[in-house]
Amino acid sequence: MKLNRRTLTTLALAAASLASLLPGTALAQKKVVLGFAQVGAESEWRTANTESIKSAAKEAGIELKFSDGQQKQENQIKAIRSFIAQKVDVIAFSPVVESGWETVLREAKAAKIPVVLTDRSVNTKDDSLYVTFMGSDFVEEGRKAGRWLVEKMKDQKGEVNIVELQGTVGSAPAIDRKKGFEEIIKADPKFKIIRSQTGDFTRAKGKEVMEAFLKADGKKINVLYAHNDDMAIGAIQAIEEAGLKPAKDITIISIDAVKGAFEAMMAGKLNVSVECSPLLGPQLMTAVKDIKAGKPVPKRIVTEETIFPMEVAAKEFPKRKY
Ligand code: GZL
Repeated sequence: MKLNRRTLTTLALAAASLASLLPGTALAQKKVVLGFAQVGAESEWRTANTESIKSAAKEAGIELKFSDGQQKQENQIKAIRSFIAQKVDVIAFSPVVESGWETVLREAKAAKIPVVLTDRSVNTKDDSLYVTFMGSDFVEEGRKAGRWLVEKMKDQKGEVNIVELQGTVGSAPAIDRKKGFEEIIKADPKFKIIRSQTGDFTRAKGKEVMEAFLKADGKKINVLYAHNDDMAIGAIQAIEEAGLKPAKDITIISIDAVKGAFEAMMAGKLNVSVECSPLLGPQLMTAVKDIKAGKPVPKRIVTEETIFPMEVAAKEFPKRKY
């Protein structure tokens, strides 16, 4: 019996409405389940990133199983194994450090659960272990910071002594932001990084390490390069407690462009912040749905970003979403 298009459409609509009346049955649309293993809650950036993922999952009707790794790799690996045991549809995570993931990623592959990397990437030769990596280009963020400094100091004749607050040791953003910044400043020997130490992306550690820098080299320091705003904000407190004027006695360059950075720039205490968007939630949910629908997903999805000098902070602040 030949069914015309009109009849087919009527039948399809009837099946769909029947399914909605019988939730939980094979007919009802089964919810996609996403397991997400987050780094932790170490910074304003991370809080905004978590919020973006949770709200986007809700918006997309995706069931989210969320785990906070408290900045420990073993916790993230435990969470990923738990998602495998629960047979989630897709696993996503932001790797706290670049190495040590191949074993658990092979377990996910063996369980036929696709994996999405968000925010930070992993060190692996086998890129079949993940479907896509979505996030910023951290090397370019470091270059942007370096280019801003070179321009700012173009008329400076003497040495420019820089202290650097690095992010979490072994993390992609810490490694790459250092790499990009040094790539730019090495063009002029007047730029010297005289001290460099991790502040683990937190305000508290950023303040503590900056206090040590000031005690050792106080008067010699011309510039602070912080791998994120939270460490810069902690360092600003240390600089003020040392009786110096942040952004004047010591030029301060930072990355993320979170609310706290705009507030510091509007208060004249931070010179510039390079944008690193945490708002990856919607892109992640689109990728999850595409993967489940068998659609192709690009191996690398780069977030578009800019840079905010203090002169534009007041104008831009009302438009900021994180
Ligand atoms: C960058 C992200 C970094 C932020 C920090 O994408 O991984 O981790 O720059 C956060 O603020 O802690």
